[in-house]
Amino acid sequence: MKVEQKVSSSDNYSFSLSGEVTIPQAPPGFKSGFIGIIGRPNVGKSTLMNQLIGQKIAITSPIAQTTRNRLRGILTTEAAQLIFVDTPGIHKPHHQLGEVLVKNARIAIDSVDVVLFVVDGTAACGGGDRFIAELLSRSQTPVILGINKIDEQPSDAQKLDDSYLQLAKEQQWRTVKFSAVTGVGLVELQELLIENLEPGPFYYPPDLVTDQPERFIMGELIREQILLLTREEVPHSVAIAIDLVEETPSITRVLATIHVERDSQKGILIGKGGTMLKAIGSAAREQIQKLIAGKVYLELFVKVQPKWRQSRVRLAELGYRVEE
Ligand SMILES: Nc1nc2c(ncn2[C@@H]2O[C@H](COP(=O)(O)OP(=O)(O)OP(=O)(O)O)[C@@H](O)[C@H]2O)c(=O)[nH]1
Ligand SMILES: [Mg+2]
Repeated sequence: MKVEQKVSSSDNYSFSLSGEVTIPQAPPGFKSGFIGIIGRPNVGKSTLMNQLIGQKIAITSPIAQTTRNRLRGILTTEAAQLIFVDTPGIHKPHHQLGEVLVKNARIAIDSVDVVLFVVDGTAACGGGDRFIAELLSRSQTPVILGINKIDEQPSDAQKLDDSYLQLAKEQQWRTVKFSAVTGVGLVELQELLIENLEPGPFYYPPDLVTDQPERFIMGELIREQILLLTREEVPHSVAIAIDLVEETPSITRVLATIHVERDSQKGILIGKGGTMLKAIGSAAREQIQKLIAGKVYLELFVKVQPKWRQSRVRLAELGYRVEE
């Protein structure tokens, strides 16, 4: 199964002679639009998008700055097509990659129909949230403030909520509370989002869940395991290139290279006697098997490529979109 070519068996739409999917005509009153999921790092944006579309396409981790590229997740209901744009957490840039991330988030804010500004309900509103609120207030895009992680709120949650409600009141934003992990409040969130969309067409075939090629998601699933399994200094210095995807009737062979900046990072990634790389490989393989719903053989290589984060050319080579 190719994610980008997933097609429903319904006869609602069909293949053209060239093999392309014809997107069906939207019924009267159908709504659609792009919803930018914006917020500080680690507030649960990617977890939320996965939960809303019902499939894991975005990687998540307890480490801030997990998401690097904008990623679209598509939810099609009877009444609407919601195209979520998951974005990297917004923070003050420290190097070239950081600047690219913030710049891309700004572009995302201006290019969507609605912004869903996600905040962490387990902590009070802070400088980071106000920095983003300020960015949003300068844009014309309507904003909904979403208070996430309510499953983990302490007993005096009202105080925390109030810190965000105050911000929303100042800006006249609607608010909604939910948990991206348990799913509580997501029906209400979905309704509020649809309410804020305009009538519109199907932008994508009804059962497509993402605009990203399977290869990109495979690379991300490998990066997720590196985030989860290696020491702090490594995760932010890696980039994954998928070198080969070869499908046979019984198994899919995937060859990938993990690029790091220093020999020491290569050492950590490979581990004693190759144990770390083995652990990363077998966990990532399981995730990729779920993605493609089939057997996978995964082989990983590690290569040192100094200072890739400082170089725009290298960023582009490794698949980071540097948007102008
Ligand atoms: N308890 C709880 N944890 C959550 C919830 N949503 C997300 N998390 C956790 O918060 C952490 C960060 O989640 P992500 O979805 O990666 O956060 P993000 O906002 O996409 O982070 P960046 O991509 O780094 O900006 C993970 O450990 C999630 O499991 C929630 O509703 N409740
Ligand atoms: Mg994320």
